[in-house]
Amino acid sequence: MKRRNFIKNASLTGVGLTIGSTLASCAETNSESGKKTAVVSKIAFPLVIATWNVPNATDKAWEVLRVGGYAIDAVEQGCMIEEANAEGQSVGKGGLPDRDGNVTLDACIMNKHGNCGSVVYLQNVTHAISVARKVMEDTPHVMLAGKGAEQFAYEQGFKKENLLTDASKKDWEEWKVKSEYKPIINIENHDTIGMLAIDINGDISGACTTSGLAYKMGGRVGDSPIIGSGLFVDNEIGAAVATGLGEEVVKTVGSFLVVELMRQGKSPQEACEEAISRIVTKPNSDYKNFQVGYIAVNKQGETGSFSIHPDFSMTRFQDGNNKNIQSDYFVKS
Ligand code: SD4
Repeated sequence: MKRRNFIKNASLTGVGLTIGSTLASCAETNSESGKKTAVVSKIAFPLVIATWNVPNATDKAWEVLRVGGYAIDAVEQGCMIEEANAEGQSVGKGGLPDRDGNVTLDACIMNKHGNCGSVVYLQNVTHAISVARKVMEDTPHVMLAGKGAEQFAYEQGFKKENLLTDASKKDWEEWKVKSEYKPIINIENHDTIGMLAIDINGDISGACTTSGLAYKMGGRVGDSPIIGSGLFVDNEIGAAVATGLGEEVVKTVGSFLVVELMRQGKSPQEACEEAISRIVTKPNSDYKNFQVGYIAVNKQGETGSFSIHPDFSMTRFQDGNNKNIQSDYFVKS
């Protein structure tokens, strides 16, 4: 088997930064002669992928990437679209509340240097992802929670807002009649968002933001703000992000696992499938009753996605095309 040494990603000279393609320079070692030969292959950078069907979010990220913007700005701005969308009921404004009627947000972001920032149980601030970025860039910490995170956000100029919309309040009031807590497979369809981008320099960043599971216990935190579980980026290897029942993702440190599997040579698709397999093959796994989905990208720009149940999808903007792609899944019948 040939050993491939990735030397550097060089952007195509004179490309005008509006075309979604980059040339990557590689060196391949011929196993017989031992000689290195320069290989130039076309890789479709920049690109962005996101969990679920979120064309507006990937469109925004693409707008940043296509003019040569950084992946970290692309993922932040892309996620902000869904956070501001009051109709999406599992992220940002309009998110469904916990069982006490409080909308509490979890988010994290990770850059090409492996730096990260996270907020958990954040209330009254729409753009949790931007607060997470501020935590990464402007504090000596990685994670801020609850009141401390909220206070920090106000100090950084974020405004206080009521995140509980009339529609979500009504849903919560109806839920209270029976008060049955049962995460529903794919209920989060098309709003909770995890996003991974590779910019024209070949650098990777990722972000993840959610209001978590509807009607969760007060104080509950899911996988989405936990680095390694909801999101992991290693600029040498690739990145992964998770969606679905966060408790199950945390138990297998899912996103870190996907990236480590890619490090061992698996493709993004194979790595996502193996990470799902770790969940469903656990003794006594209740996987028939919950959903988990992963999306991943490697340094070469290959992507993959896989979930336990059908109807999970990934949106990918690459080469000027914004496409929703249905994921393959484990439970076939
Ligand atoms: C959580 N993983 O809080 C999140 C919810 C989610 O799509 O991703 N929904 O457990």
